[in-house]
Amino acid sequence: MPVAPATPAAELARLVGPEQVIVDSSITDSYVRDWTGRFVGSTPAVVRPRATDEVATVLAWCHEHGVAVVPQGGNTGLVGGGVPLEGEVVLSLRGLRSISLPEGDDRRLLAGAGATLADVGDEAARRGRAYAVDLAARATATVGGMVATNAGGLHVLRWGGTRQQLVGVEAVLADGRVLSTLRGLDKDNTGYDLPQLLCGSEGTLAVVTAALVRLRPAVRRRQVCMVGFDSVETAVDAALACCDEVPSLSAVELVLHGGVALVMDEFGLPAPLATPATAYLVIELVRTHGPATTTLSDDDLVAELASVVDRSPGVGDVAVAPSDAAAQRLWQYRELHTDAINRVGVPHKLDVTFPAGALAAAVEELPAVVGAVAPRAQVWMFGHVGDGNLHVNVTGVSAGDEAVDEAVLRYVAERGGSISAEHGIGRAKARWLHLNRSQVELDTFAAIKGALDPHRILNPNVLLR
Ligand code: 2HG
Ligand code: ZN
Repeated sequence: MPVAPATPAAELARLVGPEQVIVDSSITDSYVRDWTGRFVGSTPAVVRPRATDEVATVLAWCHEHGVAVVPQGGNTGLVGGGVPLEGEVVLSLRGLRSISLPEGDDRRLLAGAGATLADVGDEAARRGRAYAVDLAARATATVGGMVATNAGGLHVLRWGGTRQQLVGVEAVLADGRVLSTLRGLDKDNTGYDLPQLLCGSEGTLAVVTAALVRLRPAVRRRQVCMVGFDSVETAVDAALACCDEVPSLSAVELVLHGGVALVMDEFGLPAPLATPATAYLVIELVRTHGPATTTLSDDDLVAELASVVDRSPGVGDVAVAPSDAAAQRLWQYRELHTDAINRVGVPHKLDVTFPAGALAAAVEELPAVVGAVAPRAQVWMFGHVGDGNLHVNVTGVSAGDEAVDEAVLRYVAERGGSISAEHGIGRAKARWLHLNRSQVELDTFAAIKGALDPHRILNPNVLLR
């Protein structure tokens, strides 16, 4: 095992050019802290390569000298997986922003790791198509980070998460060799599926430098509704009925009275419905064929939804957005949750999945589970209810106090859920990975890690600590 030199910055500057290596702490500051403010580290240098060969040069040197590296994209991660908490070098991939389309193929797009989700969406739209994964951090989240974390988002129930969009990757291995699987064939059964192995590996196996992704048909027409319910249970039941019976469903998101009130307060928004409700669903329906516009009165999308909502018990008021601008306004009551909660305090973010039958009870029970270990904490819950994915945010506890994390994650595991639905394990949940993974699985993870990164330079303090 090589011993790391005390000052890697000078050597890295010699290798890729001094302007690519930042040591000034007034600039490195934004690279060493996460978006929530919960995870703050330090680094001897932020390296910003401009191309894959520079990533390869940096990693080859770090491998040889045993220098630990944290790959970073848009730094929108929520589990402390993209910041240097143990003094690692930060390898920022934001400079690799190129986007191209493979010759003669408008159903695929090749994006550099630093391209943002918004860049990819814009390019897809120019080609009359769409990229299926979408999330609130679209302006900042990058392709490399989304592949590394297998990002989920708002439309997983329709098109799947990042794994389902990924056709190939280019990545740099720990020793600096470039791995490229960009043939782009739909059927390719020639052994191990390396893009899928790297997707969700959180920068621990290789550094993704580009991804070849599927493009889907563009949305021709979109309808957004918000429906109030008298209980979480009736809202969850209606959401599951929509998943089964509404073919145009593209999102069904749960928000609760307290979270909606917080968003209204923090952003000065009016109430979304005339009568407040205990729970709300924000529902999006789309068509990728047929006319682009229609009037509300003869809207077949709304009719499809009404056939389910009209039969659902516990329904209160309903708002149907009459225009795209109104649709965006309804989405705000869901999408602004993350920002609103950060204004209350530094959150503990527990992104979890439950089996369908356990989700409504979890929403009722989790405040008491948290209250038992942190009586002054506030609990905020919302999420992608169609996927069983609940975002449990807890404010009012110090960043380092993990009693709340322990209580919530044990509760989840005991009910057969996952301790990470979509944000990954990162640093925040590494202590509890054993709740979901057997010793044989963890040994297999360790064997893969040992084979691909024997000197443990790639994000060594996340996932498999
Ligand atoms: C979302 O669904 C993101 O908006 C963030 O996954 C969730 O802030 C959160 O906890
Ligand atoms: Zn989410």
